[in-house]
Formats: sequence, structure tokens, C-alpha cells
Amino acid sequence: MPNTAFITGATSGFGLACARRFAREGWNLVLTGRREERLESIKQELQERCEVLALTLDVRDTASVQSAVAALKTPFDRVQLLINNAGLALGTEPAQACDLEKWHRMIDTNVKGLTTVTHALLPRMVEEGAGTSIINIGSVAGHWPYPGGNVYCATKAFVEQFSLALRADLQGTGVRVTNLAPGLSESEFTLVRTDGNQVAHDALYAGAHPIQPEDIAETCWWLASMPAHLNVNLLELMPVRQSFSPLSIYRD
Ligand code: NDP
Ligand code: 8X3
Repeated sequence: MPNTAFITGATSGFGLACARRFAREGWNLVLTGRREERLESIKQELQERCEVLALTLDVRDTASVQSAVAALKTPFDRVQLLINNAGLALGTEPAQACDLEKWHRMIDTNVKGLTTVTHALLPRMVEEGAGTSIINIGSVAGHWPYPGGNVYCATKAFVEQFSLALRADLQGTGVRVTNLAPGLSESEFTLVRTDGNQVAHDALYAGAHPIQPEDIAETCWWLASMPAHLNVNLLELMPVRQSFSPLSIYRD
């Protein structure tokens, strides 16, 4: 029987590219996101290659996540890969000018949503054992603070430490955990972050040769298909054109 991948945030960007990549390999897919129409059209696109279950789901809705996972039926009830991808950044203002509701929405999605999905699927994944993988999508923002990153950076730092601590707990089960931490990547991320500002989106990626969602999908495929005795704990991936800046100094 083909393996099953459970992908959160499969309606665009990394999640959609991962869905297409794993469909190419014949994996069955559980695809989740809030935008039902998109999920349905992705299902139509991919179901010639594999079995697809489209779950319209907000990862912040704990009861819905738990009941959707509890209701998984063959061939989706045995999950060999979880890609915890659903997430977002909201705003680029300095902390002192930020909207608290946006901060809470990032925490509820990137931290609580990711932990809820993980908690719901973990018992099944432990049952699957060796070769099973959890790929948590972190970010360079979890390692490198930047102005305007505030709570988004902190949510991705959570993803890093949660992934490592999960590994510690899963020792002996065969379940692998990776924090895949990409840098500048072109998706709907900046449109979401800037309330649909296409000019900001275009300016950020212009000339930067950013990571493409397909690059992340290829990396996820590599992680999920590597020999079962190997675990990549952390993988930070940047476009060649992105690098480091000196520490900032504010002078009199
Ligand atoms: P996109 O905005 O293109 O995709 C985000 C996905 O997350 C969408 O499918 C969206 O689906 C889903 N999502 C958001 N909120 C929720 C929610 N509450 N419940 C369920 N699904 C949700 O951005 P990316 O593909 O770039 O982002 C994917 C992940 O990668 C995020 O975790 C992001 O933080 C991270 N990342 C992005 C980088 C970048 O530069 N683009 C770099 C590093 C990490 P829907 O709206 O239909 O619910
Ligand atoms: C997204 C990358 O640098 O915009 O996680 O925070 S960044």
C-alpha cells in the first residue's frame, strides 16, 4: 500500500508544491487548509496520480483537527509523513507599533496549530515506527532576528526547540523529526504578511533569485525518502543571494 503524507497548508506555496511532489511519487495525500475551493481543485488535479483527502481545516480549531484526525479512514489512517507547514507572518512593524491580535494569530497558528496537529497524529506515527517522518517548517527567522520580525521570529524559534525536544521523546520509536528552516522564498507569504501588497511582494523578491516552493518540496522528498536510520535534525536553506548582515549599532 502506498505511504500517506498529511500536509497542512496545502492550498499554496510550500504545501501545494509538496502535495504535487509526493503525488508524483504515488503517495496518498491528506491535504488541509482553510480555502475549500482551492483544496477541491488541487484534489481534482492530483487524484489521477494518488488518493487525495481534502480536509477544510483551520489548524487553530483544536476540536476540528482532533475529530478530522480521529475520523481518518483507509487508506489515510496510516500516516508515514507529517509536513507541519501551515503558518504565516503578519506585519513588519516594530513591536511597539504592532497589533496584538496579529501577534496572537501568529502564535495560535504557528505554535498552537502546529502542536495540535502533531499531538493528534503522533500516536499513529509512533505505531508506524521506522521510516516515518515529521517535517516541521521553521524559518531562518527562528535563528536570525530582524527588525519587524518580533513574534514571527519567536514562533519559528519555538518550532526549532519543539522539533529537537520531540526527537528526544521519540528516541527508540523510529520516528524522525526535522526542522526545515528556509530563508527568502517566493510564495503567498509576503502578500499575507502585508495585507495583499503586491508592490511589497514584487520588491522583496526582485533580483534575489529566492527559493521556490518546488525547492522546498524537493527537500521534503529527500528528507522523507532517505534511509530510515538517518535523521536530519535541522536544515537551514537559503537562496545563494541571501546572506548575513553585521550587527546593528545605534549611535548618539
Ligand atoms: P503561503 O502563504 O503561500 O502558504 C501558507 C499556507 O498555510 C497556506 O496553504 C494557508 O492555507 C495555510 N494556513 C495559514 N493559516 C492557516 C490556518 N490557520 N489553518 C490552516 N492552514 C493555514 O506561504 P508559504 O508556503 O511560504 O508558507 C508555508 C510555511 O513556510 C509557513 O509556516 C511559513 O511561515 C514558512 N516559511 C515561509 C518562508 C517564506 O519566505 N515564504 C520562509 C520560511 C518559512 P489557507 O489560507 O487556505 O488556510
Ligand atoms: C520567512 C522568512 O526572512 O521573511 O520565514 O522571516 S523571513
